[in-house]
Amino acid sequence: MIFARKSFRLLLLPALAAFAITLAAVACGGDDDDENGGAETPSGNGGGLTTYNVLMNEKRGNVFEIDGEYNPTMKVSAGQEITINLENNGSAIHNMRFGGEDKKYNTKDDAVSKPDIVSPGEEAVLVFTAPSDPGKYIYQCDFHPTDMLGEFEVVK
Ligand SMILES: [Cu+2]
Repeated sequence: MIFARKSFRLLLLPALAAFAITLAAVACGGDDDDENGGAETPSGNGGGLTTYNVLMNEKRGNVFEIDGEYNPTMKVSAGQEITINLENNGSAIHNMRFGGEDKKYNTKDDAVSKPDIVSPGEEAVLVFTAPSDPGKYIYQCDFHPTDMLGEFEVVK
């Protein structure tokens, strides 16, 4: 029996070696294909969008909501006109304010939803031009600034 196992191993080793060489060849071939590595991002803008549909309600205190995600970080494309469609499906008044390039509220580069007071059952729209510098920028609801706040992530 021992003898039989030995001969089996003798057959197996060359097979393993051949397999290893094949793997190495495949790996080397793969390196060439990786040269255009970013090919998985089709538009090349890092997933930035120009339009979002956002709900405003009281599902977890006062929140902005996209598909069950609260106070979402919204990726937007640098330098593009961004449209945030807002719907108040809650029972309090809300709005949305973008802090602008200076990342401060109530300065002249802010953008505020129209109308700037959105009653229950009403819709509004926030339009602004995304900063050209990639990074994180802030938004809030002026009526619930400690609960309803989040970020726009500007990507190239
Ligand atoms: Cu609010």
